[in-house]
Amino acid sequence: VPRKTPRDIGGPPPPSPLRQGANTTFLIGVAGGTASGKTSVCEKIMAQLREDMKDHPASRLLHVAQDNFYRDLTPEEQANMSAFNFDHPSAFAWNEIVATLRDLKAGRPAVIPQYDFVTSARHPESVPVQSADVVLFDGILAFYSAELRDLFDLMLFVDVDDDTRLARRIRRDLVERKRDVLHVLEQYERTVKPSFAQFILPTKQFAHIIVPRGLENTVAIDLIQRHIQWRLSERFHANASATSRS
Ligand code: UZR
Repeated sequence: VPRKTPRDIGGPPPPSPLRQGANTTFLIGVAGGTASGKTSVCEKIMAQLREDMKDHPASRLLHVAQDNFYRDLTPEEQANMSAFNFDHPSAFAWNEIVATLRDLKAGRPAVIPQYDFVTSARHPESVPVQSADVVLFDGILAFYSAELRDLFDLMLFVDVDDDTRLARRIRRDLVERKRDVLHVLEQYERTVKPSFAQFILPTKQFAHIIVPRGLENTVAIDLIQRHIQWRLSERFHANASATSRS
């Protein structure tokens, strides 16, 4: 079962009035610990933006998850999968992530790999996507790479208490990822928690906005959506006046 299929909202690719200038994609990075609600925050922002973009029906939104970019395990890693640390930066295909986000940011199409959390392996097929006016990229290590950080126009860190995240993680892994509770707890203690402290939490400092309590924080989400809206309308007006001058 492919989990996070890129969520592509909107009709056929450009011609959106926002995309007339070069390099107009507004790229948002969303980081935070496991089960902090990064995906839900992205979906909420997208739903609110879609509502607001009614005046610009050709505007497009795209959500891409870092989870899709887990690399394939080597045969040795596969043989000893229970020892593998999926929360370590080395678990991801970084070159592919950077190339994909560079393409999307430049308005070029890209290809999103599909990853199966039940088997911890990639699917043979990938999904082609068009770039969009707003692209959201979420993942535990979204701010880990300096190359990626340089691409983001806006960086959000979803900050939720560890115990709340663990409770959600247990529920999600049992239901969606077909694990058993002892396995989830063992993995949490052995890799998820230490890697959060070592690799994820230190990237909070790069955020423009820290969102306490995640999805619950409707005021923060509202402010973020208004900011994006404002940045988009700035671009729209800049493009419109450039077009009328030419
Ligand atoms: P989010 N993960 C798996 O459980 N299995 C895999 O095959 C690949 C990843 C977990 C990973 C991490 N860790 O904590 C989490 N472990 O997915 C990140 N163990 O996903 O951001 O959606 O919580």
